[in-house]
Amino acid sequence: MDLRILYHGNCFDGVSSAAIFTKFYRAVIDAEAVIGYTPTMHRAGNAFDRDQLDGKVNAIVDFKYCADDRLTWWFDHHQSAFLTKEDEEHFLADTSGKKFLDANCASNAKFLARIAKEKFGWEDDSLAELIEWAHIIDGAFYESAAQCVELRSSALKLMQLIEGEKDPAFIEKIILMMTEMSLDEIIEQPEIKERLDPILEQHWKTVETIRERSNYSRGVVTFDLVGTGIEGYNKFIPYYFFPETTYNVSVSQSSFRTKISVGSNPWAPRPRTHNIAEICERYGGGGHAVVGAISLPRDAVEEGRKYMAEIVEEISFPD
Ligand SMILES: [Mn+2]
Repeated sequence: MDLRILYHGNCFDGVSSAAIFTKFYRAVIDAEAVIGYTPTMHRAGNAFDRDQLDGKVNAIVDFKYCADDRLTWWFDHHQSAFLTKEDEEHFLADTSGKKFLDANCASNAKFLARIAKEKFGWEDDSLAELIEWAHIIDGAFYESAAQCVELRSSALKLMQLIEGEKDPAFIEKIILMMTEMSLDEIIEQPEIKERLDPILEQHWKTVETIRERSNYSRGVVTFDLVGTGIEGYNKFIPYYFFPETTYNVSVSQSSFRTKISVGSNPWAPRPRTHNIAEICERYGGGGHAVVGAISLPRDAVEEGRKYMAEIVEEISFPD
């Protein structure tokens, strides 16, 4: 393996970054390189199985740094790019000119393309659409809740497939398609359509279930998904049905946990007045000011419902 690319798995920005780096590498470094792809996922403790750095050259895109001399290229834009202080020092001491971080860029795809142009004089206009969509999706720069919930572009349909696909070999096909085709062409490929159609059908069922179960009161939408089999959902669905809401709070149950999700509407007529990360941290969860979550043991549904009610009481607006 001439080049191993480790990319943020099940993430449109990560997959796009792998495609962009592939084209960059073939154009600038080695046109004939044999390239392998490995998805990486967030998990507790060390993010990497270091045996994954098995190429003659190894690159990580859209994921944490790995303080290992086998790592050649690195591009990331996450706030939490380093697991430890030592990892950060390892990066700061690097003089290769092949490792890059910009925590202010909303997408790794746009950042990688910018570095390729500024530092290596390489640009590929055929990637402009892909970069633009990776930036919209990773930065959540949607025009409206409807744009995202109704999946009003080929990019958003493909996002739905990438986020749920469990087979890395299939994601690799998508990466290679991204180096050769437009997004409209990709979603028309028979093997993509075959997988996408049931995913889109499930998406519409989830949208309907959330609509049926939602209640709105005093600036907060609440819904309970326990027993529905729904583990994940497009987080803009509540704002699609309740544009007047400021917050949404839900409880759901998956194979391994009960989860309380708390979010805020980017288009809310009444601005958010609470820091959601701080609220979730009090219950052992976390997140950002605008969105957060709490994970409980799978069987702790009643506890989850109780916490949910407390949080709703705290963030609701006065009558
Ligand atoms: Mn990203």
